[in-house]
Amino acid sequence: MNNPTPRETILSLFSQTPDGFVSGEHISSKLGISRTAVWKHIRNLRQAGYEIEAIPSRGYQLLHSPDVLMPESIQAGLDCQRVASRVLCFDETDSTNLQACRLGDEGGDDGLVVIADRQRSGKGRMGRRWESPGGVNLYASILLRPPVLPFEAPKLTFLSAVAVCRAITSCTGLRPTVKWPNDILLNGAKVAGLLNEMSSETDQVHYVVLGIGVNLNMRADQFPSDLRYPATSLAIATGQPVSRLDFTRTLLQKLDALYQVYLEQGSEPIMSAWTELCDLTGKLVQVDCNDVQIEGTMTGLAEDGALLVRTKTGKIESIYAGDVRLA
Ligand code: BT5
Repeated sequence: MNNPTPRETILSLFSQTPDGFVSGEHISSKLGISRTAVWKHIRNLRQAGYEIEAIPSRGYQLLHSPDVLMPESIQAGLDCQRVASRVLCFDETDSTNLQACRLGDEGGDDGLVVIADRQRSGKGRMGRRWESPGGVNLYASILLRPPVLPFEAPKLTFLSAVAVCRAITSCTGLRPTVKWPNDILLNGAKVAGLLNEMSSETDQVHYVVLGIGVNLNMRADQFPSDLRYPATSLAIATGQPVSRLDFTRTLLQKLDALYQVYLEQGSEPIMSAWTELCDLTGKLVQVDCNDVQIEGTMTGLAEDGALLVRTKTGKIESIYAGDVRLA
């Protein structure tokens, strides 16, 4: 992990105190800087939207953090083993997946997280676009270097899906469902989409990028009218704004815990957790696979992550790419 910046250190000191107070003296000795330099850092934090009170003889108290996604506030006190080893936050980028892939090509570390406030060219699957307005949602890409063979890596989509569902339940109490291969739904409307990309050669994965877009505070008027499926956000579903910072931190912790399970026990527990979140099993579905449409009963997932559909003739089809809907 990189050395923390003074700002990161100060924010993490705030998160470690039971009463929320940190003395100027403590900060100055931790950072090895003068009290005047401490005061300048506090002033910069205030300018960045942090509400910090100075109480004589007690020190500084952090009363409120702005809901902006910054590495130091995301990482402060985060209990992760691999994910979020480094966090980069951009005000704007083309696509966090493109950024993470570039960094992956340049040797970026396992666990690196790229976040953007807005994306100019947010990517969906098959060249589709992901609507990415600023200030409201989460757009994140996680670079992982799992020691697995290339055919195993696509299953990591199930890992991100389960992590996103768990983070949604933990932050809102809502119970989302998953739709193969990469959608998270609330009452049938899409609240999050996942786009995993990989760089590999025949027998080696260089890296995997888990791209995660979650509609947190997006308003109904911010969705384009020509979406393929109904869409929603957590704020629309609950009627309450969601803290982007809390959600991001919760998601990274869930991802980290599941990645640990994946590395220790393989994909089976992750795929079982995904199957429990899927309410289409046993239902009649229609799958659009480019020009071909397959209709039948969804029977579950194959070991390799393919969708299994039993058609009218009784044949089980394994589907590797496509869009599923209720028939
Ligand atoms: C996805 O594709 O659902 C994958 C979305 C992945 C987005 C994340 S954001 C962070 C990272 N960086 C990126 O550049 N991408 C990833 P797909 O299943 O193809 O769904 C795309 C379709 O969903 C579009 O064609 C629209 O119809 C619809 N859509 C677009 N934006 C949406 C939004 N914000 N919420 C709900 N639906 C949306």
